[in-house]
Amino acid sequence: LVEKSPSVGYEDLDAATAPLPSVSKSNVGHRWSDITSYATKKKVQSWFQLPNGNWELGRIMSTSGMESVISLPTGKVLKVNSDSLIPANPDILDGVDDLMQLSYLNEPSVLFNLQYRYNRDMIYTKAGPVLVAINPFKKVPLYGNDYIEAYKNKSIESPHVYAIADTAIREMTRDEVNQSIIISGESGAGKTETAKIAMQYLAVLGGGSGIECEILKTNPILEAFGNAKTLRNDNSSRFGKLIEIHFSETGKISGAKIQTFLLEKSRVVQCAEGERSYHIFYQLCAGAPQKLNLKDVDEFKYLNQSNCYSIPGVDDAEQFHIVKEALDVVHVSKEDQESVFAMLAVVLWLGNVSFTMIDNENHVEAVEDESLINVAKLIGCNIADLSLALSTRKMRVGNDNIVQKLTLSQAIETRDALAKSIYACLFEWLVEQINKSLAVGKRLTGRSISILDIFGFESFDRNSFEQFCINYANERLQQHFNRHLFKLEQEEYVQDGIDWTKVDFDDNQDCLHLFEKKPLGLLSLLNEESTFPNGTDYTFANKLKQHLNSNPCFRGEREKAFTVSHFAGEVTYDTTGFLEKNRDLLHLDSIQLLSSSSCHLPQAFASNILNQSEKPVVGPLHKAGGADSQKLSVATKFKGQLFQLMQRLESTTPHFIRCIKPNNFQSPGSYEQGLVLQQLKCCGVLEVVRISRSGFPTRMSHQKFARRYGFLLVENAAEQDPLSVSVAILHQFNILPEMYQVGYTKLFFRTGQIGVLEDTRNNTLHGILRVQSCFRGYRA
Ligand code: AD9
Ligand code: MG
Repeated sequence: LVEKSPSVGYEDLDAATAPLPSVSKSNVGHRWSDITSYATKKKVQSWFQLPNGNWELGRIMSTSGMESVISLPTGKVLKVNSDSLIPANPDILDGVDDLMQLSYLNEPSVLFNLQYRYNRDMIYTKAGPVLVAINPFKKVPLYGNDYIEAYKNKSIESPHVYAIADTAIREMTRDEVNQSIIISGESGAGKTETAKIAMQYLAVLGGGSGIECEILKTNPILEAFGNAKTLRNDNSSRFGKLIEIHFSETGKISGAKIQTFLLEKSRVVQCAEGERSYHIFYQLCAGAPQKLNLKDVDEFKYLNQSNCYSIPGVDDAEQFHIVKEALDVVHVSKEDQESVFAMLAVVLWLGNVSFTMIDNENHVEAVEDESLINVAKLIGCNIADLSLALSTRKMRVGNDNIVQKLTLSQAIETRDALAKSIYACLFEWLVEQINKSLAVGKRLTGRSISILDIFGFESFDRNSFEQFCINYANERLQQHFNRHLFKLEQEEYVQDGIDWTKVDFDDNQDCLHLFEKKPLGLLSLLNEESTFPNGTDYTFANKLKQHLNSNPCFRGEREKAFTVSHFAGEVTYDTTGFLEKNRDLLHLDSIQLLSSSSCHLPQAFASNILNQSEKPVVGPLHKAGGADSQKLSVATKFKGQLFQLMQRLESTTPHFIRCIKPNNFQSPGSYEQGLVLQQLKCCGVLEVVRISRSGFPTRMSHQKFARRYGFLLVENAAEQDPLSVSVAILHQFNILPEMYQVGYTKLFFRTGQIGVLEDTRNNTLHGILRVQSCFRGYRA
């Protein structure tokens, strides 16, 4: 940003002699009445909230009692309550590239600053140590080799993902500490694109061994299998991802490792109107090898229930080609690729398997049609076994083995559970293959940079088990974020030797406790209820109310619902489906079917499922109710993964990127203040701002401060050193001692202080100009 020459309105001239206001320590929610007399004399700009919630910049014309008259840019003049006005920053601070430079860090000022930049395609802004990225929903000319080169040479300094990636590389080398780039934000905010942009930078700087190409090719593969079109994002990731990129001592990429979290399995068998299942299904049908004998997408039940088959601007057949090429690059053999496609076909055909009634007790058997035959053929099992696995359940009652026939809804559930499991296993298997390729023959022991692209906080009209897990993860990440930022901020004070009493931060430990406490926390109670054969969503919700109602972060709601006070706001969860999703049953009959297969993938899947059980399963018939109850619950597995993730992140230097979605229509150029504000709050950006308010967010070196304001001194200070000049300025303007600190190299100010000095500087400059022009007029 080019520093603007001071612009002062005509009415400001009168204010040159006005006394300086004393600015209160806080300024969000700043009581305007503190400085109204000053404000009125100066007719300064201030923010006024319109009935629609948007903020408008107005000028205070007059103030009497609690009422102020303001004029809006449209020419409209309004009478408003003085307390509803919020101070605005001087024009010189318009569009600063770090929100910390704002004198007033209040909500409208932050929103305006981001919007100012967004309108000029400057989508990146720093909020202190955090990078805020606002999704442009269009191509912006900020990427590519020239930019990478410029950030590498430090010839550009504006905030950018490249700059973050560059800092990560430098700090990894300099401090010999692993780094992490933690990207968060709502669905469609741009996390995955941002992660790819960071990877691109690392690949160029650390390239040379060839492994960087493999790393970049993991993106189209994981997106094909793990992304889908949703109402919020045409390419929505339905899983969380951590990629750890390793570097050798010479700074070259030596390998990588990917970990995924919580793939949304339910999408395989069911998705909402207007959404799609995973991209790969449509890609496969469009570009399918004929030998798979696939039909058109609209003939598969799993795909045709949502009435959405294509994505504008996307050619699925072409994408299929790209995915196959990428699979070649990460060394998935052609043979394995065929097996992968066969498993996808199994899932599609399974969805078309239907059942007929065989008695008047609602029991069913599978119809032996093309779908059933195809599934059996592709799995490599015989049709009768498949049919039995889908329509009966083997049980052990006392000493007897009995076979129970399934009802229609049980059979459909069994069929869908098998389809979901096959898909989830396939996804895991693929990640495993990719990891083998990225690690083969390489030492993964050097330093690393991890990039985390994980679902942000979610709060919908109806929130289910998925939101419950996602928001739990976000509580953990938020704690990491808080701890780190408080530490960083306070370390700088200590380094510069200023007088600082450590601030304890308001953490979210209470909410985390609510989730994690044993035995009476949300997760423990959920797991306990999931193991009870008679447990239902109702009994679960009641148990929560019974045990947790005294917890301030918890509130029982009517029916089966409960509310949690998250750091980002309250979320009400509907427990419908919680137990089933947490148990994530796959009956032993289905596992047995897969392990009896003559093909290697289904066999691998079966042993994978069995390996994930808590105790080894001795034999498929040994337990009534199946191995299901022995399986780790989804919540337990996720909690374990999350702990591991946090442990890994704790040992790294984190770099945070918060992605923001400026509108809900995926359209360029539209910036909705309310939507942006809500995300800034949710992802903790305003929190960072709040933290810094309690400290000294504005810093300026002694030199810069003396240069900028030295001319305001009454006494000539030309001969003095910058520190003495700075101190003289502070004294001359009666800046209260509690409003600043003098450090070894910098001056630290509370919010608002620089704004006050800046106003005086502007007014004085303007006065000088006026005198000069009078003088010229006089001479003329
Ligand atoms: V989700 O939680 O996976 O549903 P993300 O990952 O946050 O979501 P994504 O990165 O997929 O969002 O971005 C959504 C769309 O925004 C992309 O498909 C692009 O069309 C668009 N986008 C995001 N970032 C950029 C960018 N830097 N430049 C151009 C972008 N377009
Ligand atoms: Mg994504």
